[in-house]
Amino acid sequence: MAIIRKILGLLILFFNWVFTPRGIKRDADIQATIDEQTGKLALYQYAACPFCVKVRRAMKRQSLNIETRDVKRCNTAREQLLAGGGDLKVPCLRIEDKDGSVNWMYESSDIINYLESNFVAPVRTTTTA
Ligand SMILES: N[C@@H](CCC(=O)N[C@@H](CS)C(=O)NCC(=O)O)C(=O)O
Repeated sequence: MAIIRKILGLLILFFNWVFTPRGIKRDADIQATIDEQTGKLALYQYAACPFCVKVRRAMKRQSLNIETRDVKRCNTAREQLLAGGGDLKVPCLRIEDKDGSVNWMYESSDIINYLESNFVAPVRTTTTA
């Protein structure tokens, strides 16, 4: 069972590598502002988790530079997740608000929705007179 899981994990990583999405390009000043905001976020995850891959791909598509903390390799990250989020489940996004309060968001789809609604650039529309 462990071997099958290992093989599946390697396949996920391989296909993720082959089909790595392209990140969007922003003006440097806009990207710097977004980097400052995403500096307050951290994704607790591990490499071969398919739900974590889904979130990392969404981050890559939107060129969101978010620190990732591997709960399989790093005991500190694992303890932080358990103490803060309450559940040893990944992915989990740690969100530090401006006032210093911290929220822990589980569920890959919720995390992606949060990222897309907070950091995706508005679509430019042109109007004709
Ligand atoms: N519905 C969740 C599924 C997450 C999930 O099942 N993650 C697995 C790793 S791939 C996990 O952390 N399992 C441990 C547990 O459920 O306690 C999501 O979309 O984020």
